[in-house]
Amino acid sequence: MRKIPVYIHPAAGWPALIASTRTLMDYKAFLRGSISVLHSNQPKDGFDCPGCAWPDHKSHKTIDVCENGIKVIASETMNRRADAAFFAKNTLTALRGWSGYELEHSGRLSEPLYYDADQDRYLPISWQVAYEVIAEQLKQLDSPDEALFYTSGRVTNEPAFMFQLFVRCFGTNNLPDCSNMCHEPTSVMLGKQLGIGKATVILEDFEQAKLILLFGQNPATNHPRMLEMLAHAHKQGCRIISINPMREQGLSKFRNPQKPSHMAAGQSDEMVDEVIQIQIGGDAALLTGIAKWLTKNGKINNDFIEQHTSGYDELDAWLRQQSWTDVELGCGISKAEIITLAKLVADSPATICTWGMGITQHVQGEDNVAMITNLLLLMGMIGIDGAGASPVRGHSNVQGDRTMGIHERPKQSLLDSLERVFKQPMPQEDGLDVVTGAKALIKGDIKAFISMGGNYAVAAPDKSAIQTALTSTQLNVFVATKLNETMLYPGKNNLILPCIGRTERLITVKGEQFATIEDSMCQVVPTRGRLEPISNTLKSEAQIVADMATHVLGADSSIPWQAMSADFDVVRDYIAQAIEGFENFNQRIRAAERGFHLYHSARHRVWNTESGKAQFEVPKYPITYVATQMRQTTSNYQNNSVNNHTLDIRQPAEQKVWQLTSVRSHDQFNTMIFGFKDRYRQTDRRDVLFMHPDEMSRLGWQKGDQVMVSRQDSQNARRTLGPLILTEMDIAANAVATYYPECNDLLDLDSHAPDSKTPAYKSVTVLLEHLEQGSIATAV
Ligand SMILES: Nc1nc2c(c(=O)[nH]1)N[C@H]1C(S)=C(S)[C@@H](COP(=O)(O)OP(=O)(O)OC[C@H]3O[C@@H](n4cnc5c(=O)[nH]c(N)nc54)[C@H](O)[C@@H]3O)O[C@H]1N2
Ligand SMILES: Nc1nc2c(c(=O)[nH]1)N[C@H]1C(S)=C(S)[C@@H](COP(=O)(O)OP(=O)(O)OC[C@H]3O[C@@H](n4cnc5c(=O)[nH]c(N)nc54)[C@H](O)[C@@H]3O)O[C@H]1N2
Ligand SMILES: [Mo]
Repeated sequence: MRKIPVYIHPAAGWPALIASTRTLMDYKAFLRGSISVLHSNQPKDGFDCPGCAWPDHKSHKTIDVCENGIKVIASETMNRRADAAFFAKNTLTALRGWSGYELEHSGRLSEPLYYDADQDRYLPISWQVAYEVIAEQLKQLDSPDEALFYTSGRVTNEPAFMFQLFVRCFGTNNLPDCSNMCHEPTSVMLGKQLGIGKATVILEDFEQAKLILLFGQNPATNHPRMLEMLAHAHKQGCRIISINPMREQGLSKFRNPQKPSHMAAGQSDEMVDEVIQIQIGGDAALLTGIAKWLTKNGKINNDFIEQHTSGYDELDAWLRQQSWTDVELGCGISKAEIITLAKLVADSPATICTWGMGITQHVQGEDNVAMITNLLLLMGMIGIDGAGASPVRGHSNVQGDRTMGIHERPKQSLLDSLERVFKQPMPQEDGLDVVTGAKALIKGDIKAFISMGGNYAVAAPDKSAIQTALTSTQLNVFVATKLNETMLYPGKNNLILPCIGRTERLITVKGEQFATIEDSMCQVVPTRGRLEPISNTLKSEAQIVADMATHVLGADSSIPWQAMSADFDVVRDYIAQAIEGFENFNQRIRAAERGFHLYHSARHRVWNTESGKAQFEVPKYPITYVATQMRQTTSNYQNNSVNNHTLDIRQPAEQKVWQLTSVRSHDQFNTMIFGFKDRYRQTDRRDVLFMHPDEMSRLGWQKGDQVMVSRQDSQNARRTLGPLILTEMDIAANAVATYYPECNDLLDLDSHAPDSKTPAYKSVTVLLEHLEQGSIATAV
């Protein structure tokens, strides 16, 4: 086996701090940004970091921030402005040639803008006229369902609550959200199985866990503050196993930036004991193997199963039907290795399963989550200390936005309580999610697109089709802090409404306001910006929602929109009445420094499910789903007489059919591209295709060579991506990886998990074509 150059330094530590300080410099945000960093995740007078949703560590007295957070803060606190002068210089046609990186660096949006088609430019517009345009266009729709209201998970609780209320009073549940592309399979399945679609663990559980199974997650890049917890757990003797097609280098060693002595002494902590290099899309198969062995050998918690669960017999019957051959074929891991893992699970008195996008973003995303929950239930690992389900959310308030009612399929209880509190009828029909919304847009059924943050067209599959569709609407409105590509495809009326960011002070006629967020572990915490807003023309998201509501719904709306936007206590009083778990919200958020934990029924072994018990679920798809897809593609490929080798999933012959997955670097936050480096994966470009060097040798290819990636989409059209530069990576055979979002036009909207509709971003069957030998260097 050829040796792969590995990143030998501990994750986080000095390189991370140097990299992030450089980011502050690059953004010319050093002063504003540095002041902000000191206030990040500080309970009393700071703001919740606008980066990821990992909870604050309670023990921190000094700064609690990471490389990731610093970069996100630098992006928001930059001094440069994308203002009228900027748009006077750049037409939309010109801006469409800019990369995500260039758009991100163009500056903060600092005044309301409308698109002028004659000049092909964004020009300034007054807030008043902008609202009048919105009201006029929305009122002209034949039905409220012709409008789509997207939310990205940066928005704090108070404006999120107001936004969903406005949208429902307007008359639709068309509230797609970035969760639809993210942890929706988690929310759907945990909801079904445990009665609540959220993590059952709290931070303290990580201190008591004896085994942590980390499925499809890359915290070194995406949740760096989680590393501290993992390193700590590991030090206490907890075994940590990463189940991932990639050996993510950032997970092997960790240097703690919160401990200056640690940094100075060059110390580092080990974290992951082992990496199970699973086939892409193989998690349900692996978990099936583990569950098979545990049930067959009587290693399960019968008392818990008897007392607390339903559906065990169906699961057991299904497990018996699954052959070890299929298990091995489905995950690419040998039976012997799976049994070793099963024994670890059997011997652990406290197991946490933690997971990310490697689990959810597949056609079998819901099956993967179901099998993780099944495993926890088989072992009785819910409702005890040091154990449980730990889905790790992405955006800092993506979980809170859902709790606040941003949901295209609201629970009846939410609609009923909104009607009770606000004495208004609420729409009863389910609305559109990201995928069905995009399809409706493309079909021409959506006439107005309003987004509360985010970069819808670029984050979703089928980017070009969505962008084209956006040019045929009557109205597009973007409430945002930064310019991005979705804003470059204007509808007939097209508005950018710039808002105050999380780091900025919010002062209203009622004085300074703080907002709240809910982290990945159900902790509701206050957040208070400290900086002067980049421009005094900006409005808060709450104010923008209130103004839109006032203009659209008119004077007869009995809801005090303006009072809410001026005084967040008023919003919180309504939230307390309308949203379960938020009783006495204003009092409780002030009572403790770091807010409060929302009641989580499953932690107390109370099961709010249909059966009243925790529910075992049998997967919908065959555990060989991905392997079968590859076989089918291979045989189509063979029929085209290009290749006549057969596919063996573990020991591939010279096939050129691959599973492509998409990943993130530490120089991006989703579609916001801060830079081109990925220290851990040792590249300084983003147009790369990661492949195992053994696989390159097998094909006679070399690192630095150029390849084209292609696939037949659901309409049998050929989609291509590339040329990409081959880059060495310790990644499973049959698997290749590239960066999101550049690959999103390769994907279509038909490939998604069945119920949650989360796109299969992590498993795309592709063909690779070798273009030319080259020696393009990608190493840092
Ligand atoms: N720096 C930075 N931080 C971020 C973000 C960012 O873009 N940049 N985004 C934020 C958001 S919104 C989110 S949702 C989170 C995402 O955080 P993560 O969940 O960590 O997301 P990804 O990097 O997309 O993918 C995670 C891992 O899944 C693995 N994987 C791919 N396919 C499979 C598979 O079939 N099985 C298994 N077991 N693993 C697989 C990949 O190799 C990768 O290591 O991060 C948040 N934090
Ligand atoms: N191929 C592939 N595609 C994916 C994924 C993947 O792993 N692979 N991951 C998916 C996931 S997990 C997610 S969450 C989505 C992300 O999808 P989105 O959440 O839609 O995308 P972001 O890039 O986070 O949005 C960035 C934009 O948000 C705006 N913004 C930033 N801060 C604020 C603020 O405070 N207020 C307001 N109003 N606007 C603000 C800025 O204009 C910025 O350009 O992408 C999904 N797409
Ligand atoms: Mo996400």
